Amino acid sequence: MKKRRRTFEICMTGITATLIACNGPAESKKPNIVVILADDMGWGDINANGNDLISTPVLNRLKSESLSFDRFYVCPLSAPTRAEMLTGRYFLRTGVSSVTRGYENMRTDEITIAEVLKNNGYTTGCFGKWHNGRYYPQHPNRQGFDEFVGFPVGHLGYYFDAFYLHNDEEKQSEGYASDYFTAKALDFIERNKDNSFLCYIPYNVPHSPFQVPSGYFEKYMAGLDSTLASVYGMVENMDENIGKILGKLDELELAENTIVIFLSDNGPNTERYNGGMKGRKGSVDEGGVRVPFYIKWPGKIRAGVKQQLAQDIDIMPTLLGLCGIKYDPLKSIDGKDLSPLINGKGEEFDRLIFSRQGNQVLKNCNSSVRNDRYRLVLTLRDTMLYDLKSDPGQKNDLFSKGSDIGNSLLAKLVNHNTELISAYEPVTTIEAGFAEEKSFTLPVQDAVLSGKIKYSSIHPNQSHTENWIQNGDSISWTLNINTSAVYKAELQYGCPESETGSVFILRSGSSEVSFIINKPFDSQILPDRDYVKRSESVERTWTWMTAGNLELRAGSERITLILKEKKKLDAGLIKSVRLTEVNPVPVPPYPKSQIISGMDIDWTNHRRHAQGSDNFQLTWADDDHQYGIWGDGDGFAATNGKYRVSMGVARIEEIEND
Ligand SMILES: [Ca+2]
Repeated sequence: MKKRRRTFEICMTGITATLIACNGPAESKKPNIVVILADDMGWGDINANGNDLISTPVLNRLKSESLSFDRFYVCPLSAPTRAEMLTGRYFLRTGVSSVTRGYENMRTDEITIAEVLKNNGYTTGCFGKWHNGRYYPQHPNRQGFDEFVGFPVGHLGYYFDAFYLHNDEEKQSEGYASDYFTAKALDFIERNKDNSFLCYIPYNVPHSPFQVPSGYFEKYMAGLDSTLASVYGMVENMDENIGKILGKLDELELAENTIVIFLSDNGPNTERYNGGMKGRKGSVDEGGVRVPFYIKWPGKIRAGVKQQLAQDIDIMPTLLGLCGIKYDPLKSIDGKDLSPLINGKGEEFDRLIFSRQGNQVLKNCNSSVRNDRYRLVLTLRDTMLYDLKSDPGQKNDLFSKGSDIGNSLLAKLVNHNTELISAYEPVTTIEAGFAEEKSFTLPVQDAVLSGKIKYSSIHPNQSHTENWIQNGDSISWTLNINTSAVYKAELQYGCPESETGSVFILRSGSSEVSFIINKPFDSQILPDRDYVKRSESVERTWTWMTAGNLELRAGSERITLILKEKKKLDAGLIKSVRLTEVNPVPVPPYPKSQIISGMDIDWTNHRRHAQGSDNFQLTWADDDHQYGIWGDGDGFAATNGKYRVSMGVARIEEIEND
């Protein structure tokens, strides 16, 4: 029997690294990439697009210095657009079908542009709104971003001094959201000025709730209503912040080697000027999906306007094309590489741009398709066809008049929808309890509520629960736990002194803990800074208490929080449960490794040693496995060639017998 040992390969870049086709080392310094994404800003919210009400000097200048794709399309809603932009694939293929309750989650094995760039030597950062999954595998750090400062869900409840994730840790910020994200992006650019970097800045404006520093609002209150004044104030503040980003690139003399892209994620969130187009956010009509798109690369991309139809799925292949990065996708890319066209070497071409509503039951979703001239819109009740050349406002439906083009577009749209829907697999289950994960938080918006317990708003994203008034009522989360472990459970809550003393049970499949809310915390609604009455939940102050230890077992788990015995009228307000692994075992940074501690090794009998890496001192093999000691030297002790492993041993690779 012949034994062959596989290549001894240490892969340090995380779970997905092994899935990415490697394309060799980066050549001389590749261009930096800055992608700036607005949230709910329409095509018409830029002064240079014919809006005399708003002041956007930076975007005006960026437009004049950029190549604009005048007919650029995204999805009608946020999470779908982000997934399409990051992967180059239609959103249903990525696991995303909507915007809340896990339907915004993008599969962790989707390969994002950040992962490809990282694999080609780039440093990658994301500063702002993620909205493609909040749990461990879907977090930006596991989707190719070295750094993340921002929030994972669809909107913030409060835009000042907000709590954000800094990678996996929650920290409180200072100041206004857009200013904070900008400061973090500037810092990232400064620190990485000598590397090639991807800096993705998905601002969360002018998304509601409508909060903006007062000066920006007041400027627009002369003559405009408070909604419009808020929206335009938020956009003007963002415009200034974009100016800081562009200024930093100039200051560091990076502008010449940096590709800057600006776009928005869907149409405008209110009725306002949008160039006369029909539809707004959420609509598959022109106004819901057409957004500004500017791409700037001084000396490399000639400024001007292209009429070529283009789409969010083109961004990844186009950027890789512009950077000269060869990429052999493991999953089909739907977008087109527009870099030849941008470089003046390609011809414009007609194509079909498909749009889906993305917030309904799949079969109920409105959808549309357009080519160079026509848009066909399909709803549950109607099919409509518009000639956008003669009727850009979509006022005259031509479908009922019968035409070959209408039937042909309808057939293509139905085929497209059928293909995507039949292959769609959601990734809504909460994935948690990974060995590398220190703790995870289960917000109540991802739970199922029973009895009289209610959410604080119809919008789940940042809601809390209230009305804990009936014994036996509960909330529960269904999870898939990756690794069995014991967790310290903590409750995020508010409860006035007069109501303390209620008894709760927190239960998993194999254990439960009983606890009492004894410590009062008078949860306060944060000061009202809304310029428009909000539909989202109010934001409050919260505190934490330890509930006790809970065992979670690998596989399907259910965690249930039950009100066992209320003390008086109402047991409190509950926001989330946090689970932190108790005394986690140190885990080697290799995907296939295991802990096998407490082992004696007679060094004199082993063939290999001293691999020369700082955190990899010793390796050896037996008949079945190849091993290594992981650690910085503290984890083992040696005398005369005998080693006692006390800290941890990583199994690296199995040996193949063939
Ligand atoms: Ca949006």
